[in-house]
Amino acid sequence: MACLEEEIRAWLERAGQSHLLRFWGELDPAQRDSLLESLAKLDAEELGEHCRRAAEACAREEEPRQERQGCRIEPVPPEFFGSVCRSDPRTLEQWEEEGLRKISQNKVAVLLLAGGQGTRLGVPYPKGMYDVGLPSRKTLYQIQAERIRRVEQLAGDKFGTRCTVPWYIMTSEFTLGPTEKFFQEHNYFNLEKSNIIMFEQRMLPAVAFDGKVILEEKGKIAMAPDGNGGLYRALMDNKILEHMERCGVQYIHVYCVDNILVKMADPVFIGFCVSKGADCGAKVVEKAYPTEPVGVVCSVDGVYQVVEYSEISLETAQRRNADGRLTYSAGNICNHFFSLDFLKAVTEKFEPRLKRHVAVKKVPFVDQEGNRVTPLKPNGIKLEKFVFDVFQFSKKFVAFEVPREEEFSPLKNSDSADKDTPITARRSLLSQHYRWAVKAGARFVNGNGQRIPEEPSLSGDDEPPAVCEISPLVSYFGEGLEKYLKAKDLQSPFLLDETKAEALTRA
Ligand code: UD2
Repeated sequence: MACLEEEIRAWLERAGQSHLLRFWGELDPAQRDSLLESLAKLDAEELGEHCRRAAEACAREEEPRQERQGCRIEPVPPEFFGSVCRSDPRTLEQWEEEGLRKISQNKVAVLLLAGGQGTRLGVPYPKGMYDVGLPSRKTLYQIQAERIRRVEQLAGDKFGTRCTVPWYIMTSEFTLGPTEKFFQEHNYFNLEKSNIIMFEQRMLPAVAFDGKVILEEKGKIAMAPDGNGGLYRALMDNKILEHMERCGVQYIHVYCVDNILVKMADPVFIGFCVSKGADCGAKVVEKAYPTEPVGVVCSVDGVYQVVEYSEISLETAQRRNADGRLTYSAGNICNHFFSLDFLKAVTEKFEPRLKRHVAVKKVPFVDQEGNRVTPLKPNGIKLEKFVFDVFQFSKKFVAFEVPREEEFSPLKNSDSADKDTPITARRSLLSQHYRWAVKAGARFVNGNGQRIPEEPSLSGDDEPPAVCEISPLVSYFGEGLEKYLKAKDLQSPFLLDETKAEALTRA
């Protein structure tokens, strides 16, 4: 250990980071070992480069935003833009069939980005373990797992195969342990354990404005995951693309953990992207209001990309067309399509070119005297890569617009906020299931058997008049419900799970 200590001391000095051992004399042996262990994981040269970039990026950040992006932005042209609402039912069916075909041939995988810290939601465990208070008390992970099972079944039934959609889950140091434990405790939600592949993304130190790494405690460096674009390094580190190749996977649906309406391996989206010969695609919804915290899919200087909500100027975000619609309305919902070949090209060639985005954050630290300080103002820089920054390398990029009330309701904040909370997520899902049930011919009654008046045009923001939750194991996207629900009087709250579905078929 003494030897390692000397070695680390020497390179920290060279990198101008000796302050990280300032409290060495006060640490007990376990704390010393743990600090040395985390320092040993850092590469001296990379660290120096990282700190230099952070300080530089921070200086650039002070320039007005408009100068960097401004008028070079253009919307995605119609020929690269598909839309559920503007396509006829026959075309949608064809895309869906194509997607299901690829799934039935074991060519589709889903990949969950679950390495984030979920700071805005403020729970000490991974977001996927969150229960938004549905009647079934299912967590986000369980809902996603069940949608995978159902879409496998739909594809298998349609094409007479038995098929698998492997579930790759990118975690970080914060989320790997608890996520693994949660899956074990829930018996992998009845999925085959070997088809759930968890892997870890890298962490990077948080840096102060002067380019010095921040000490969070006397013996601990402040570290954060390297952003959801850390995916590409993590794919390489963990040989995930090789695994996909061995399994015959050709198309990957990448998504973020917190959207309660996410359509896992969405056959329509997959089918659309495959039919267009795309190597890369993004699902979007029409932005609800100019400052909505979603990135905008657009082209900047002729190159497709997402301009993140934190990086677009207000003026650009507010621009409107003659018809009153926002000019930059293609809101990114962090649902992406990639071909395996594209991911290979990214990891082999382009990854080092990914931009490092600056996030200026409040990072707790220990001061010179060793007192722990929770800063009131931002004091540190985290550098993050973004998953969508690879769009620029695509040979054929497409965007696909889906209806918000059917596909996007993210859980970002705690219930004290008014948007993207457990309440809004629960409401979006329950109104969707209410709409499905009504469309399938169900009628709702209250505890006294009185009919609850119908609201067929309910939006995702409205509280449904009756509570109805449908298990993804029974229906993936509202399909096949007539045989259980047509002309049935259902008492609210109503939970349609597999057992209930069977009973209703017999009734
Ligand atoms: C993301 C999108 C934004 C918009 C919004 C919609 C990015 C960079 N931004 O913003 O454009 O679409 O979602 O909901 O995609 N994650 C990791 N590792 C990390 C950081 C995050 O895996 O180091 C995961 C995180 O667990 C989550 C996803 O990436 O599943 C999105 O992260 P977020 O919630 O921080 O992103 P947000 O809402 O700022």
